[in-house]
Amino acid sequence: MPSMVSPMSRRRFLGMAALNSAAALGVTAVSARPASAEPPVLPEFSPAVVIGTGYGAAVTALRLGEAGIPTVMLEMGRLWNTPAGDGNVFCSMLKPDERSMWFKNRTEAPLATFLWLDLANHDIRPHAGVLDRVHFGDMSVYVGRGVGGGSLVNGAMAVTPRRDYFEEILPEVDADEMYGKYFPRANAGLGVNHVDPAWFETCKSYGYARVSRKAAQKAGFGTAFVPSVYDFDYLRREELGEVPRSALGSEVIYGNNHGKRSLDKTYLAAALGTGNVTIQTLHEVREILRQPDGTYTLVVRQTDADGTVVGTRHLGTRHLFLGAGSLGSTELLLRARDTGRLPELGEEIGRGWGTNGNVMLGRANHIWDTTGTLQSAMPALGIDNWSDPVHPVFAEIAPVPAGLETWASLYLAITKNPERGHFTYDAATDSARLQWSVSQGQPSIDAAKALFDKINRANATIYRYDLFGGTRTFENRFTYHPLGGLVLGKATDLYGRVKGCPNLYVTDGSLIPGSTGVNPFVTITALAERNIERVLAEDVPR
Ligand code: FAE
Repeated sequence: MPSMVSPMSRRRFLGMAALNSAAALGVTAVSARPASAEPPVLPEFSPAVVIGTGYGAAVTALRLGEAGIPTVMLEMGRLWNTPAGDGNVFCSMLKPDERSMWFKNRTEAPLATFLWLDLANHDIRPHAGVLDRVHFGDMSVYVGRGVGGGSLVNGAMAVTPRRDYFEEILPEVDADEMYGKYFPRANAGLGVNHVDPAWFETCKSYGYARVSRKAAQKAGFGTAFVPSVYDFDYLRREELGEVPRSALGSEVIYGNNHGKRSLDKTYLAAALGTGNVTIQTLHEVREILRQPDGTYTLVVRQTDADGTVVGTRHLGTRHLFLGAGSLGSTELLLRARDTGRLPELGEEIGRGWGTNGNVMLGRANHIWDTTGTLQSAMPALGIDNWSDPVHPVFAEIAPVPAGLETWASLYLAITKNPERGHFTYDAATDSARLQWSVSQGQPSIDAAKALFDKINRANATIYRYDLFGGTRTFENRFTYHPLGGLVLGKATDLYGRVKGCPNLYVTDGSLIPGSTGVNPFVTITALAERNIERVLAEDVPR
């Protein structure tokens, strides 16, 4: 009788076992090779190296591993699999501790204040926590750190972009192929699921979304359900009290202890399960050099979870894949170009960066429109006004999972902001600097305001003035969705091959030119699936 278990499920099972035993041993490297009783050491040479363990990186490693190519993944963050003293791997948003943020003295939550009080933030001990907020003057960027990258901290919204907009942003990519093959493949690999509409109408978890929907409808706007990689059946059971609470326990930006299909449970587990992939944690790639024979050498800084440098190591490879995210991959190539290590890199390195038009805002509801004390931290509904010819907006209805009634409706609006920033290399700090000004964020505010002014007018409601510091109503000084820096077809060819540097590839969000019109990880995953298929067929001898 044929086995009912798909190769990906079997690999995922093997990989999960490897991740769990690595966590139990407290090691910094994970592989699922049969002989791996001892944690694997970093080799001197590996045929393929993938930097980072986010979406693009995870897809790439799985497909390399399946093709039988020994692959090392290098991740600067921790493996998030070991319960701390409180029995949980991650801390909650209401009681953050050292696990919450990447080497900060105090948490930096997106809602700066509530009723002008700094209630969300707490002093913490600097540690290799799971969420980073990287500051660049007028813009700061949230990113995940650890095995799974952004999948550990994000809102799990798994949205395939509108085809007409995808064709607009990446016109040279074959949309038939993307929508016929790679988006479905990405959705399957990520474990995307959909909320049961009947349950949605009656549950407590999404009372806050129903209140926002009512307000949107009163102004004539439609809403759309948002697919997710959070397990909606788990959420249903959370509400029934059958399982430990995670989305209903105010867990999201500092990690979810349950319910979420983050990459360590999907693509990365399957990659490890091939037996060909090893993950080295707390290994930060600092430099990329090319040898006369065309291979690459990486200078890698190894730290402990308290930030102490415990060694500098060198790793050679023939095929190098950058999956360190828009900030990480762009910085690595800018540094390599501007320090003269890879002088062939061109002018497009660091260009075409955008915020995906992110802007956050809150509305004050009427006293009778309660949003509920129990709120799923995983959004499931958005106001879809992307067809507006002047101000397209897709606004997720976000929770305020404070555990008490707030009468606040919160939104993360994704807008079509044409402004782009760029990165420059700063030799004094050996880091990338983002060139982005406050005025470049204004189109995002204009678009969100056009939509929400109408909603407020129709409902006789007002904006919240107490959430983002001072009396500002729109927050566009941070983004969750950094995109671009190494744009497909500009810094790379149409499959992510870096121009001027054979066997060097980009696989992550830096390929997308600043905007994708919806939450970006499905687009990143699908593009990575497309690109690695071509690269394996044409570039990697087997
Ligand atoms: P990413 O996931 O950022 O992974 C990069 C990895 O590389 C990280 O683990 C880094 O630690 C590591 N790294 C960086 N530099 C180095 C180096 N030099 N050496 C070694 N390792 C390095 O890359 N998107 C959605 O689609 N839906 C959502 O609901 C959503 N919500 C979000 C909520 C929050 C709070 C945040 C922060 C993001 C959210 N996003 C969401 C965005 C999404 O997580 C993001 O677009 C992807 O994670 C980007 O994937 P990449 O593969 O580009």
